[in-house]
Amino acid sequence: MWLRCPARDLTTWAGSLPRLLSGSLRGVILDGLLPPEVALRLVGRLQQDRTLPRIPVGGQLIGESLGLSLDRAVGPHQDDYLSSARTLHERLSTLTTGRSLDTLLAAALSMMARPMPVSLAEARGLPRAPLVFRRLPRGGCIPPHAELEQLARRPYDGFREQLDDTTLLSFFICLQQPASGGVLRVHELSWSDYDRSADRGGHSQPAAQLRGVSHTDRLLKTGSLVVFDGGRWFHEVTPVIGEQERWTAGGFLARRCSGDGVLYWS
Ligand SMILES: O=C(O)CCC(=O)C(=O)O
Repeated sequence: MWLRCPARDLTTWAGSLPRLLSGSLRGVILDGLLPPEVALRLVGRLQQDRTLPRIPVGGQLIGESLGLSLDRAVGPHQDDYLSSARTLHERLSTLTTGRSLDTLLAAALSMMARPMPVSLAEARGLPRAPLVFRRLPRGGCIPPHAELEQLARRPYDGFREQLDDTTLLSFFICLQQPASGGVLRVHELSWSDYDRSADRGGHSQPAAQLRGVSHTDRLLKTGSLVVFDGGRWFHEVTPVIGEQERWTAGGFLARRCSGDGVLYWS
């Protein structure tokens, strides 16, 4: 089950995050968290930005993140995670006039998590990145995956112990929708039903197991925030069609393993 409502209907979505963690809710979409004109102005600034590291999505895939996410802090980027997080924090404070995007996000996540407290995760006493920006131009996509697969990877050494491994929730704010494609597709294949013997190099290969499995497409709007159970459920972003780039800003959430609150990071 998904919950979708205008962001201004606080009473409808406040306190919905514990239901996402328990699995009784699959996703929450808050439309209009960010006014579309604010989101599009932000995209204009990001397109010109030369301060944030640009990290290719990897393999043969088209697209990049602005800011280094924890999962991509491997190979040549292995030691860059915290310095990229610092640059991102500095840049977030200047990207918008008035309330910064991370302040708005923190307020929405806190409201959603009630009565649980939400905190930005830290590493060595320093704040992790709250989000990264993701740019998918024409042909760009994110192939099917489930976020729980991240936990076993090396960048999570020293961090995974803080997290309850029941699920990792995905969140992102849509900053610009493409003219067509770039759809969030959620498959009816769960991480627990997936046969991991297909994995290669620590990455899931669900294509064969997804054959014949149904899916639901979630059509999002510029300015919407989506928080969904991307940890337990395979999902993807379909290829972007047309010249208009798809831009999102997102990261992950999990319950602390101590049970007393929720952490988020990117
Ligand atoms: O559209 C995005 O920014 C990412 C979609 C996704 O795979 C996720 O949020 O887990």
